[in-house]
Amino acid sequence: MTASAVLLKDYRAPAFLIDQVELRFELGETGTRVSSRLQLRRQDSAIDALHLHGEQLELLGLTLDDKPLPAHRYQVTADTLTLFDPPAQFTLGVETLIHPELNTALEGLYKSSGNFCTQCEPEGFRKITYYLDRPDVMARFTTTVVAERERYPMLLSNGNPVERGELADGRHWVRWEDPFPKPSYLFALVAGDLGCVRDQFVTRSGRTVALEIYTEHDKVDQCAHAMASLKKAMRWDEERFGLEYDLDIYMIVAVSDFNMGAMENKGLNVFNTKFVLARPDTATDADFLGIESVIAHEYFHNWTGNRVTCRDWFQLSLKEGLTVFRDQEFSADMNSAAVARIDDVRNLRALQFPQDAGPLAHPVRPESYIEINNFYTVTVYEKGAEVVRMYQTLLGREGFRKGMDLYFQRHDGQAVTCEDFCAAMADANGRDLSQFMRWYRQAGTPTLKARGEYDAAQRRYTLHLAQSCPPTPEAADKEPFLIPVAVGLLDRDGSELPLRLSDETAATGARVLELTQAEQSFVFEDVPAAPVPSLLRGFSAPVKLVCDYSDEELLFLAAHDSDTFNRWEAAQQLGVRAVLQLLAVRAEGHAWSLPSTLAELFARLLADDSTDPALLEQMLTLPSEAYLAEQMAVIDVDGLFAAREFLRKGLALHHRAAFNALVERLAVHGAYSLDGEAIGRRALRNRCLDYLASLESALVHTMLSRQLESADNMTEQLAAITLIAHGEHPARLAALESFYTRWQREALVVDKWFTLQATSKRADTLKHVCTLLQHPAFNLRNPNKVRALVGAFCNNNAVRFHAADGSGYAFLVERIVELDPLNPQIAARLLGALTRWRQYDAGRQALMRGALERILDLRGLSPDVFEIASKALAG
Ligand code: B3K
Ligand code: ZN
Repeated sequence: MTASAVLLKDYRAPAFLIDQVELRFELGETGTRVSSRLQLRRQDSAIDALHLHGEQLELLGLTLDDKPLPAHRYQVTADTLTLFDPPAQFTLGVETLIHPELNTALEGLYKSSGNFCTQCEPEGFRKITYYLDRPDVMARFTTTVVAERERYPMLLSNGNPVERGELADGRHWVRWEDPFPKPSYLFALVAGDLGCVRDQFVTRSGRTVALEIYTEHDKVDQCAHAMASLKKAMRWDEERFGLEYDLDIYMIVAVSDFNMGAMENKGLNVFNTKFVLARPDTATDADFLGIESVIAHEYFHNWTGNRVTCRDWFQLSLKEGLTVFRDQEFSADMNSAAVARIDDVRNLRALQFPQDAGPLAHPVRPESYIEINNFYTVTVYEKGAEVVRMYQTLLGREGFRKGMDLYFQRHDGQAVTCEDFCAAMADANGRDLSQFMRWYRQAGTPTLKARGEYDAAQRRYTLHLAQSCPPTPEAADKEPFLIPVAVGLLDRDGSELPLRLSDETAATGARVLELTQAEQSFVFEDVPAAPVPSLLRGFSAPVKLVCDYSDEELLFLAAHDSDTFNRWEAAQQLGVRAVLQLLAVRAEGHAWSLPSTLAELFARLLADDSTDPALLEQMLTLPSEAYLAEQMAVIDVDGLFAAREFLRKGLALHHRAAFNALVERLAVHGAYSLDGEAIGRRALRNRCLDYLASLESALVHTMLSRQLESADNMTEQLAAITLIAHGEHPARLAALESFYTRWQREALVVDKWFTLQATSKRADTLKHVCTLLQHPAFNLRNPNKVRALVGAFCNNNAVRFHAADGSGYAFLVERIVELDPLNPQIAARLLGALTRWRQYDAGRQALMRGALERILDLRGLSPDVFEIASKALAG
């Protein structure tokens, strides 16, 4: 495999622009004809050839200003069409034949459950027709879709429908016009026999927008929550950012074969069914929240991504980091803000911190890639969102809004860079943010060390802060970041002390310190007694905070901090300490016992009836194995699992009565409701059951069976079946079977059924997963199924995937061998599970390296998989 890298520094403005595109699709069962007419205009007179992108296309015809083009005027290769000496302005006519019916990569035009749909971002449009398939070429599109009326009654594309008609041969057509210039990656087409749910939204300026959600006919009763979420998102964006929708119609189509979550095509979003369909009996509370956030995310892209887009794919975080931040703020406003923030950080720490510390670490704005699809990463998205959040933390909500307003004022209709965004924020607020740009250029998670010093005689508290950042593949030495550190000081009874730095005259409450140097000290005056500092409140920067709190101080913060994030964080840190302490004790040959501080923390939490149940649930959840693994120089896979299980069981035994009482008290009676209170109660109750289930008592087994039978909602049903399947419940096999029988017609529930089996820690799980590969409901061509079974096993079952005999790794290699020829994007994603091989012991390292080498030896490897495997081995 030879693959070449694309570099940010090689960016050149396009030599030609396209003003207008007219597309005509004749959709067929054995091939689709695509005709396009492009109005082109030369930008750079020094360039004497036009290079269009195109892959897997059969060229049927080519005209220039309506005259057939002689063979010597152009050249076709596997990925380009070159026109020699084109005029300064001309119309190019291109006819191609493509095969959506054979497209298993799910990029470009393809079929899902018999319907046609598209996925063009980032470079799928070139698999539809020859084009300047780059985001800085923005054109007005008119699209005519022609297809058999019977099979494809719905014909959809971007913009507004302007004309429709019938053909004599049983086909019909619809013409769509999108008045907004857009890059080709936002193009979309859908044709099929679909049910539709309709509603409308009146914008704040009084325009009525038609809202339509399309799905398979028997699923239209599962679209209500998505529709309600869309309307909330539209209102929120008007209120928070003054942004209004701009077309007369907004359509969402749910398809079951989709490489990722959803896609923000202009006026015609295409969604994975997972992020549209929900009914209380089929979807969990987490699913409902996930739908609300993804629906909002794609809607928000209409401004951050579509109206203002990216100059090139290196700027991906310009739209993704910003839009994730926007959807996070939306979810925080719609639900428990404290829990939303904790979830964001949990996710960042479990997925992004490891990436930032491994061989695939890259800056929020990467400088090189082989396959851009590999760069839709947690770093670009989630760390990118943290970077955007830091602007808001530094500038305040109002200052951030001013920056956003200026950004749209300057760049509406343009394709821009991360510098442009930073400049808008800086200029709108009269600030110099040049140092802040380092967050885009330097990879790696900085460490922030904090040390406090109290001088009783001077009534003075000094906070010493120091930052450092580990080397990453792109750079060994890092320049200091501008780190916003939100702090408060608590006195001994838990109240906030007024804060006055030595150069200030008046005191304020909690505030944001700006750390700009490698080391800096902040001196607070008039501090009456030694305080407990609450640092990095709300997780004000994506860093690892190191501070030598005593166990008592952490217990104190967990109980008293007014910053809910830091209450949770204090509890997490006690959990981390407990696990690491057990591992240390065992290394010294001693037996384990339940750490008293953790027992004390749980006693307090279980007796706390004033805290929001959703927050309590978070505080009662032990740190994930992924986060714990990050704290170890060499990951002790089995030790971590054993220690965590020991704590789970130890806490359950120690606090059995309290857990039981809570389960009783929290039972939700009456009809299912999705309000925050009910969600919190279900979550906390299920968490208590999770502890109790570790005891494997007959009593708990009965409780679980009862919950599985009687629950009217998937949140409780799934919690019960998972605990039954993962433990020693006598009816576990029967329960699994009847769960499948009951839900076999709901593909998304069947996905849950695969996942709960793949994540079982039982010794025979891999064998069982291999059997499930043959199950009639499993399908390697369907990404949701692959993620549910193979992805869940490799990423969410560390003890079994990292089995010391290498069986988990061999299993993954076999799946990559099968998948790469079908769908390289999904294959490359799965490979992520092997990239952090350096973190493991010598035996596992050798096995993981061997697996990566076996993959690199394969013939005809995709650039997607090649890039991940080769970088993983090199790093
Ligand atoms: N922009 C799309 C992601 C496209 C991924 C292509 N591999 C969805 C989103 O982030 O909203
Ligand atoms: Zn996005």
